[in-house]
Amino acid sequence: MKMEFQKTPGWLDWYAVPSAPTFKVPVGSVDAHCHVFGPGAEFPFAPERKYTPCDASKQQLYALRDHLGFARNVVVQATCHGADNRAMVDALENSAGRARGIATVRRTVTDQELQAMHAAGVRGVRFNFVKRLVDFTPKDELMEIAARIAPLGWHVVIYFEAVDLPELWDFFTAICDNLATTIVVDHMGRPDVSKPVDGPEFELFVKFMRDHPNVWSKVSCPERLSVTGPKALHGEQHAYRDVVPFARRIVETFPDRVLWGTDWPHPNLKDHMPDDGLLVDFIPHIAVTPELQRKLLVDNPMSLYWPEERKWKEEKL
Ligand code: 0GY
Repeated sequence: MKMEFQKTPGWLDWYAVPSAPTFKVPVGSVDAHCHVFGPGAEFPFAPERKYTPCDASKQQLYALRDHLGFARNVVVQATCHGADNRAMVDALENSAGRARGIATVRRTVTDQELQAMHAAGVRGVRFNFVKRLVDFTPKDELMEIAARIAPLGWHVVIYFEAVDLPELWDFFTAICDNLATTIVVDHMGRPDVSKPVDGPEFELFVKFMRDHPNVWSKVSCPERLSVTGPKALHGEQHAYRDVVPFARRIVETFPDRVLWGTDWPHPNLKDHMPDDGLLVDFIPHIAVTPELQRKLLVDNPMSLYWPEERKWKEEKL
């Protein structure tokens, strides 16, 4: 029997008619943070989920990829699917090699399951420290899983909010010092952009990256972080302008360790649903030169997710 799901009350569906971006992304660009949701009838949402989304299928994701001018995707397991990675893996298997994945696994995962996910294109595991989304992974479980995925060449993705970084500092520092793998932070550790870009809260995140050369950051989700919102005011003002100093600082300080993604289909937004075309038009405000844009959208994600493909490097020479 197919399962019927009721969306979380007030759920905002993804925007079906995104504009064509004015900014043309470089050839071979990667949308390095996006999700699929179900469809619920085919890939049921997890019983332990904290929200029930609208469906967002692989076909719809890949149509958006083409519309925005991207070549590849990194599909990140969303918490509404728990540790059931089937929808994400199915998306990878139907991408003609143009998608990699980030899984959520428990310590009960078998080596065969890890191998099968690797064959499908999974290249990392995500641990979520955002309290409204999941119950925390115990720290010993994280270290155990991280040790098991390292031989596969996978990396670790962590998602947390800026207010929680001081409390998580010792643990994250221990992870970064003990793991040879790359650690990717989602959405710049979710800074409060109403605070100063050079204030103590964001400085701590910059220090985290500076102290640990294996830490990367996604400079994604202006729509989640912005207080000024999507409206362009006048003249030179543009959407999500209050996020620019934060993302630009990370891009310019760590140009070889940044990634960008749409975050489509944008789970849990309460205020507005972004036009993904506008999100792409935000990129040149945070990566202001063609070189920075190429690193952010092509070189960095290719080296992390498709390191075996040398062609993209050769094309550059
Ligand atoms: C994001 C952000 C969120 C949700 C998830 O896996 C998820 O459910 O990551 C959020 O609610 O902030 O990156 O998709």
